This record gives sequence, C-alpha cells and structure tokens, in this order.
Amino acid sequence: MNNILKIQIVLLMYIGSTISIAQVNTKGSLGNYVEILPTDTEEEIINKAARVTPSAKQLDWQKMGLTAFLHFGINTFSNREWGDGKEDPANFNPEQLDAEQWVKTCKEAGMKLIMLTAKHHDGFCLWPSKYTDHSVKSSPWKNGNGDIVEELSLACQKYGIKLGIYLSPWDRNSQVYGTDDYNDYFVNQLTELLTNYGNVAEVWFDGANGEGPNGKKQVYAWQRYYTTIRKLQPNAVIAIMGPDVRWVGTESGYGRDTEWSVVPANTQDADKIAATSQQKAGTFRPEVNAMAKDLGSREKLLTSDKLVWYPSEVDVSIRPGWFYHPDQDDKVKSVEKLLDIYYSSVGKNSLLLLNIPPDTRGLIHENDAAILKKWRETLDETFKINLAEKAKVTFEKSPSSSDSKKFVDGNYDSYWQAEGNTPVIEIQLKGIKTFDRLMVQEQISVGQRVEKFMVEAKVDGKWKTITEGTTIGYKRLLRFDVVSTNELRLTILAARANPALAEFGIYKAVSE
Ligand code: FUL
Repeated sequence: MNNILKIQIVLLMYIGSTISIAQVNTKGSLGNYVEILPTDTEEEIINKAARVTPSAKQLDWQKMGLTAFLHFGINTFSNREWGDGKEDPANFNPEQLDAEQWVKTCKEAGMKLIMLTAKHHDGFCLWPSKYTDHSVKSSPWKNGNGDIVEELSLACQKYGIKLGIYLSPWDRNSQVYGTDDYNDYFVNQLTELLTNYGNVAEVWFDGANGEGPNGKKQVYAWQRYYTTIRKLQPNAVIAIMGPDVRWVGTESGYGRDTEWSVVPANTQDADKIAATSQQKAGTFRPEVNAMAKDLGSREKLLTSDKLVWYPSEVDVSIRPGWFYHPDQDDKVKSVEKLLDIYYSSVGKNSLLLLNIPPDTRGLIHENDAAILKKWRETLDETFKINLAEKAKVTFEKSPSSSDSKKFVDGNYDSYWQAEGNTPVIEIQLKGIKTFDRLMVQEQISVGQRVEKFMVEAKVDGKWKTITEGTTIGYKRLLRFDVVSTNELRLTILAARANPALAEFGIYKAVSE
C-alpha cells in the first residue's frame, strides 16, 4: 500500500469516527425508559443506557437506603412459613401488640420505611377488610375491633417513617382465587389499603406461588393493579412484581458486585400500553430474570430493544425464617453478619429491606432489638467522621475550588461531572489519615455510568492500589486493609459516558 493511500484511509477513518462521535448526544436525561432503534450503533445504545435515569419516586426510594420488612400474621401463631388458608382466626391474639415499639426499634436502627405483610399467602388480613371475614375482625385480638395496618400507619406518622404495604397476590383462602372475580377482590383490598391509611410509599407484590400441577391458576390483572396504585398513591413505588423496583434475585442479603440499575426491558406488554415512550415508563413490569448473574452489561444492552431504570432491592430476614418462630430466638443474625449484608447490599447499589418478624406477643423480640441496636451503633461509629472532609480535591481539567468541594461536602445533590469518561481525581487530605472503608456515589439523576474504577494511596512516595471495583451507582462501599496516607487518587477506568460524581468518603471502621 502506498503512503498516499494509507493517509487517505487514516483520514477516512478519522472523519468516520468524528462523525459518529458528533452524532451521539452525550447530554440530557432520556427519562426512565428508552427504545433502541434498529439503526442505533453500539455507541449510541451505550450512550442511551448512560442517560436512562430514575423517576422521581425511584430516586426518593433509592435514597432511603435501608428499610424494614415486618412479616406478621396468622403464621406467627401457627408457627409456619406458608399458611394454607385454613387457619382459624381464633388463634390470632397478639395481646401486647405495640406498633410504636416496632416503629421506634426500626427507626433507631436507621430504617426509613416499614413494610408490613398486610396479607400473606394464607389470605389472613391484618386489617378488617370489608371483603372477607378471614381477618383480624374474626379474631379475639381487641375483640375483633383491632386494625394493625391502622396502628402501624399512625405510629409511622407519629415517628416520621414511611409505610409500605405487602399484599400477596397468591391467596390460599379466597374462594374466588383462580377466577376473574379474584382480580376484583384484590383491587378492592388494594383500594382499602391505599385509601384508608394515609401515605403509602411502597407496594410489594410477591411473585411466590406454590400451587402444584393441579393447583388453581390465577390470571393476575397486573395492569389494573398498577393503575389502581398510581391513582390512589401516585408517589408509591411498586416492587418485585411491579414496574419500579426489582428483586435482587437472592434472599441471602447479598447483591451483585456489578449492579446496574439500567437493564433491558424485554417485554411485549410495553407496546400494548401507550403510544409514547414517556407514557410507557412505569406502567409495565420489565421481564428480567432477576436471578441472572448479569443483567445490565454492555453485552446485554446491545441485544436489547428497550432499556429501563429498574433498581435492585435486597430482601433478607434477620432470622432463618421470614415469620417468627420461638426456636429461632437464638438464631438471630450476628452484628458481623448484618454488617457484611449491609456492605453487600447498600454498599453495592441496592436498597436493603431487612425483615424483623414480631413475635406472638406482637413485639419485636428483645434479641432482635439488641442486635439491631449494636449494628446501628457500629455503623454510626464507623461512618461518623468522613476523613476526606475538607480535603483538597483536584479534578482533571477543572481546578475550580467550588467544584473541588462538591465531592466531599456531604451533600448528594451537588456533584461534579467529568468532561471525559475516564477522569482521574486527586484527593489531598488534611494531614495523614488512617482508614479502611471507602464510600463513593454517582449522581444517578444524571445516569449510572461508571463501569470500572480504582483507588490508590500514596504510601512512601509510591502510588499503591488500595481497592477497586466495577459499578458505583447510587452508593458503593468498599472494605480493605488499613492504610495511612495524605494523598489519594480515584481513577475511573471505564464508563458509559462522562460520570457525575456526587460524594466521596473514607472512614476507619470500629472493631466489628
Ligand atoms: C417469598 C415468600 O414466599 C416468603 O414467604 C416471603 O414473604 C418472602 C419475602 O417472599 O416469595
């Protein structure tokens, strides 16, 4: 090949690449749902993924970080995990029930919402539903005049914590389960719960269904359920069998190391629902295989035709069971285990929904309460002082001091957005600091973008990698061996677009 031809080819390649870069608009949110066009290039698809962002309610939900699950019901008294719907309400009598004790215990543990199993698979209702007698009204508790949803909702309002409602679609008691009438029954119950108890911030639909081969098959009217919720509680997110929040895929408390909130939306339903993308967002449940190891890698995105913001929630119980069983009183997870779960859920771009099942008295057991208290104290101690506070942060190509402060100002809303995809950020600490924990946050209202990063410390004049990771997302927490330094460097090694970095912290863990 002669030199002129070579130069021409290089020139053509250069023009080609600048054209494709120029075509990609790297700015602006696309909302929480976007369609991939058959003509989109790989680069355009990745760029679209980088600009899918949470809805306002998804963002509020994510910021809660830590929430409580309360499994309580007829199973608490029959000592079972799954009731069959034939239980006698006469057995339900939590004589010392104190919803304020639940709320205070959870609030002190740092939980921002309490999710109650208003009805589990056994169909027994913790509120006096008009549509069934299988509820607290047929029980001896408060002579059938009690309402646990009401007591909890009032306690939540009193202590300033949000309320969530778990309503099991699978109902082993309802006579109409398996017929169209059940959908009316379910919508009626949903309407009671979302009308009579003030604000509800999350509605949780369980996917579990243990009907065997000859069991009843219910065709659930999901769209009707979603529409009812959107109408009655427009700020509530709908989780698991719903459009806003995804099950992480385990019940062990552990999320993925690489956790993307933007995933392929793969669903046929989306097309049936509305004419425009904007209207579609939040109206259908993306069909993801929640248990798959990889949900949102580049490879997955490139073979998809729709992308959606669908963040992960980690649900796990503080005990082996979801419901209270007296023989598990000494099997409450240890502080160490709960810390590990915290770092592996909240610290990996997920929200933690920790189950604490009230006992037959109607109280959170002393053992659970004591562990929660110690766990909270340990977390508070560890994260009390950000040793990077007042550090001098130097962003590549952005030496302005106002930008510098944004990364270490303790304010998630202020952030610095890099010009390129792979910035290097230097952090000059106020003197030598000793630490073994790191926190970094992306501003997800701009999009989740970071694919790989590393953190180095200058020790004895040499840069040494102290930790590294893949995704950051809303929050990434990392644990590593104790290091002492006054200079740190965060390098974004790969990103889908220029990342928006909101907060950075280093901490010294108290002995755990
Ligand atoms: C599962 C249910 O079957 C369990 O009983 C529990 O409620 C858990 C949170 O979800 O699917």
